[in-house]
Amino acid sequence: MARKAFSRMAVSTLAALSLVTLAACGSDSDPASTSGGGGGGDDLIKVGFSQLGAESGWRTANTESVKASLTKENGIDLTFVDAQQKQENQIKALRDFVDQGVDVIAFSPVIETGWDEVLQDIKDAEIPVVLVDRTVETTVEDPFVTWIGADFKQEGTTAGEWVKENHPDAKIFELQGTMGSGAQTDRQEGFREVVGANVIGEASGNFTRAEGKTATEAALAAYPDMDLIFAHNDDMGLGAIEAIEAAGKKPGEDIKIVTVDGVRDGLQALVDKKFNFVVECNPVFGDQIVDLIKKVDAGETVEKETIVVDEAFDQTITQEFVDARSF
Ligand code: GZL
Repeated sequence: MARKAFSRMAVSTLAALSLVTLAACGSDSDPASTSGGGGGGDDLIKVGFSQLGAESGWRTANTESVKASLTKENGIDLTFVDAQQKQENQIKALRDFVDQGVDVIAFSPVIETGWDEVLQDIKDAEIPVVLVDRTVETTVEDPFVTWIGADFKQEGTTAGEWVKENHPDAKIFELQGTMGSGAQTDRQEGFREVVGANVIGEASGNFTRAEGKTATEAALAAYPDMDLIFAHNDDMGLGAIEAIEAAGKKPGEDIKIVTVDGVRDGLQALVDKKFNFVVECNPVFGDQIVDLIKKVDAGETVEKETIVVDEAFDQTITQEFVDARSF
């Protein structure tokens, strides 16, 4: 079974987000589908992009970066479809892209498995795939030309090392992302290799603020002695803050919170001392996606993986730093 294998090739991510006016959208009756307008010139690269959803601040920033970069000015005729976190919607979008005869397909798979049939159909149609952000597990040989995203396992390891260093006796509750997604499985693996013995409970918040709040409400009742939450993304951590405060406890003090993403709302919680440590997962790499698409379309050789470089932040960050962030 082909499984992602990361050769660490850090590529610094310039967070330059070019402001371009998007062409009128809506080539499709599906409201979730937007296009760079029909009839792209024949010198444009027709790209079908299946985004998994709009579940988090990270995803919103990633979509903004993709749409700001995959433009006609940059030589791309983009059809963008939001799957609302449903795999069946992504599979339908991918099949539609094949029927439309796009030049390149890019997508961020909501979970790792369940793609064999559609990936084989795309391969049979000889359409190259640029995998974005999330990863896949598939039996299809050479299912994609290249993948660009974060080293999720390292993100989990970085979070675990901070906990081990600063709260070695913590009783940890783990708020997991979408079950079966590469981000969830790998962040969990990296984190637990370091502090797995401290994890007393777990539940999925599906990477959303609302579900993170609900899961934390249940955890507070089930594990009254928990004193640290590791949330696989900021949004679930922000939901946890709401639940902790509703229970009359202080987030960041009575219950420490460690998260991944580093979007503005998450770093604001860090400045406000409600989060304790945030591992960044930079969503702004649309410019690198365009570069890969152009090379793939031209038949040039590209690296199998491109790792988007992350940082990590503690409570020493300032309000000015947060205000200056591009996402
Ligand atoms: C990570 C990305 C994850 C984010 C979440 O690259 O796939 O999905 O961490 C998002 O915020 O939902």
